[in-house]
Amino acid sequence: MTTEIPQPPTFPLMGNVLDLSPDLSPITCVEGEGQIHAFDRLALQYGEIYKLDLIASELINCNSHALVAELSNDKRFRKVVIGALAQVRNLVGDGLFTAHHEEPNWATANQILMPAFAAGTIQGMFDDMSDIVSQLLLKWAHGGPVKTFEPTEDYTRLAFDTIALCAMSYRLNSFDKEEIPPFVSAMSEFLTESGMRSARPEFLRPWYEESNAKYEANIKVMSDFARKLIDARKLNPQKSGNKKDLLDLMLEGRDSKTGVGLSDENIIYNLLTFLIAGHETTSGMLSFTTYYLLKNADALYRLREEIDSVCGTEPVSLKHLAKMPYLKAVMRESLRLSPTAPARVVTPLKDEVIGGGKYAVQKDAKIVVHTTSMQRDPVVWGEDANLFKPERMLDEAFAKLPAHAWQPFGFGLRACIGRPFAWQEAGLVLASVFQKFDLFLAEPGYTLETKETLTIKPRDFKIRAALRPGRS
Ligand code: MNH
Repeated sequence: MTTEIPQPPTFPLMGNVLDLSPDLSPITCVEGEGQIHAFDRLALQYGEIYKLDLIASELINCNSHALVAELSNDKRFRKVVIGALAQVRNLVGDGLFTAHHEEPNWATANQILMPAFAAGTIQGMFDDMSDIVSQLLLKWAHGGPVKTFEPTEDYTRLAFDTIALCAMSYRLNSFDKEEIPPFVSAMSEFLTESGMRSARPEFLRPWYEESNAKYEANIKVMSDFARKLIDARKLNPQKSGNKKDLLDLMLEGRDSKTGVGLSDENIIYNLLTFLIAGHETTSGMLSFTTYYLLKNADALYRLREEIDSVCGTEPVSLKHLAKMPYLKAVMRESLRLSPTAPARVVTPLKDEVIGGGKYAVQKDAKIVVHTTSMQRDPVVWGEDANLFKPERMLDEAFAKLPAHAWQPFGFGLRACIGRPFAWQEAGLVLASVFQKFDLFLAEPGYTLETKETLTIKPRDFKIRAALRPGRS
């Protein structure tokens, strides 16, 4: 016997739309908070599963590890692109991240790009990554111990500059100026608006004339930028020297089975995809990790000991990173509590029953995996699930976790292709920052609040950075 999936009370004509609309709801949402807060609240209220009627579609929301483990099966469920991600297609079409399951360009791009994102290839990008990290370190050192920084802003500069340099040998030089470069602000406005558009009922869209015009203008800024880059590279293929970057690989690559290459249009989509996927999530992850370390003195102390004994005062290298198990555990634990891409959506290939025979879900139903709630499931993590405890992520303990308990990079066929890239970059940044600086909360009483674009980041998180004795 299956049971009905719980649902919050609905309103006439609007169903549950108001439960999720940050700019419409007088009821559940505070303006500017974003949808994720609403989902977190609903999870606390309704538990492992509930559904929402959003007029045009119904969303089934899953929060427990048991349900997510069952949904993590490419034979029974596959990714669907809806909501904010469907809006992001307005910029990046059938690029890797936003391609629908059956779109042929996904398989071609996946074939061509998998080797480019293999750990060995990513190691070849280490020097370029270090180049950008040194710009961050210099900025904080020059600020001196009294200047206040928003790490989220500087980590965004860093992640954006890093992916632009590694993917297409382009220097955005975000650290040169106080203002955010126009391309970067176009991107962040576009992502925020994509989220807002998906939260509004579609019939209201024409009313948002100004936002729509800005949205289209931002899309044009970014597409033109990518097109210029490709044209320039075709005119001057040697520009990136002997080392091939991701753009070279996409221009030259052929699918080994079909011999097919990527169209210019699809290369633009994928370049912009890397810029989106490659900066938001990594910047958020670095920010959350910095926050958790500043709030957990014991963990920071232990990490510091590891950095000092492995790296001393030498510049952080690949060899060092391979010898820092506690750093790895810190990064894992931060991504457990605050996975920066907090949701993914799947659909059953046929009518299914999930939850040990409890809940019927129909073919084509939209099922949301809420990674944050799932990764705090007390059944897996115990009563202290909400606490930051890197010890539970050291290799030996990590290997004993139930399958799918930790899933910040998604699952299966459509899991994150950039994981080795993000991991190497984040390790390098965190080791370098805590090797050099004592960081302090600018407002000692600050506790974590978040903001949401496509991904989540800390809000109003400010620090000061003092060089440690003997460091320069
Ligand atoms: Mn990434 C897919 C999280 C860094 C490029 N990424 C995903 C998914 C998650 C995710 C979750 C699956 C989404 C879904 O099922 O709808 N990604 C992260 C996190 C970080 C991250 C938490 C950093 C921390 N990602 C990166 C970086 C890049 C990148 C860096 C590129 C340079 N990610 C992608 C691409 C996909 C993806 C491309 C889509 C893969 C596919 O569907 O084929």
